[in-house]
Amino acid sequence: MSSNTTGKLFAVTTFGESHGPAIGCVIDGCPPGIAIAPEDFAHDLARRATGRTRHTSQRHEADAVEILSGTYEGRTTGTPIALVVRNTDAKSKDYDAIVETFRPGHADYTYWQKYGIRDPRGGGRSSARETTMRVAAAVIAKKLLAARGIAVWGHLAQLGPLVPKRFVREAIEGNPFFWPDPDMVDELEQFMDALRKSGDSVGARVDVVADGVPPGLGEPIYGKLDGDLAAALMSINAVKAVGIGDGFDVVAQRGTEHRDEITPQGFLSNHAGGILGGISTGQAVRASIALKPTSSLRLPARSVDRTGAPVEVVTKGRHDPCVGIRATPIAEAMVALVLADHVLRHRAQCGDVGPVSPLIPGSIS
Ligand code: EPS
Repeated sequence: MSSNTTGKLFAVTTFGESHGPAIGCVIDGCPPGIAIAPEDFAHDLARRATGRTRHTSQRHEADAVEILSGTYEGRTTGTPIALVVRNTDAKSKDYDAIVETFRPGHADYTYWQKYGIRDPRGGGRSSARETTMRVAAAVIAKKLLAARGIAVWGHLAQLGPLVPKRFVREAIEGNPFFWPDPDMVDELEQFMDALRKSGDSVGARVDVVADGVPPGLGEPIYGKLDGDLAAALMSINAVKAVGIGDGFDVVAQRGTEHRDEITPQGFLSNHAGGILGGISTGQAVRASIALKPTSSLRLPARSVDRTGAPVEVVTKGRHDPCVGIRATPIAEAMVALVLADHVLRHRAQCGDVGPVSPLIPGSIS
């Protein structure tokens, strides 16, 4: 299977470059009968999009999804679903100055080393623009999951040095950062304004939770649910670490603290992140990602050109001072795609998980 495809049974292939005519995806293996309309994509695509607040890239794209195939009278037919989003606000001139050079921290150098040719406009295929189609595909995956009582949601858990002091779930969608502490939003705005003025960038952490995941999803050994989640989350641009459950915090824990004790009433804790032995326990699945600071900076840095000669690189254009701000819907999307794939894989081997909507024919509950 090509590396542009994720998933075995709910298989999503994305295509397109940031400054090409369009980006798109093909979803193969989606069950029939799921209601889907072009406007269903708008909410999640707007949550991910650039240009919606001053804290993200000022590229303004409508991100309107066209459904080219795979539906009839507003429902999936079981045939490949092709989705396309036109690129309408690419400013390729911004990239003229770096055609011959490799921006530090970017894929420019490795793409050139591997292929000997690259599309420098907007980072081409390596651009975060590609994540638009992951979020679009996951809108359908989220519907498949919702029919089975599974809901995926996320939030920013750290922005540079800032961590939430309290957690209010209802606050997350009420600010441009997906931040769970409503008292800190002003502080975040000021932090980001100062950062943008300085020309520098910061990293971030995003946490994702899947509620309602039944026990049994995931397969030994190379199809572990946490293994597939880690690969999917690591495939997001700028991600440098993935944690499941307590993640890197397990290093300092004792076994007596970490093991989640089980009683007739259920588990007493969830350090494992809802996965044991690669198979879901029935608790909430918890994952987190660490995103590096954006590498596209107007502050000069040393690099080399294609001939190996030293150059000074300055990145012009419209860049995110913190890519993590837009990463919450992307991380949710990857978790949803993996869970949808594993629901179908579990259904193929062991039977469906419930409750199942009658909208999805052929299902066993
Ligand atoms: C990106 C650089 C910028 C961002 C882009 C991701 O591209 P451009 O210079 O063309 O504006 O705007 O993000 C998107 C276009 C998007 O939809 O997410 C990068 O280097 O990854």
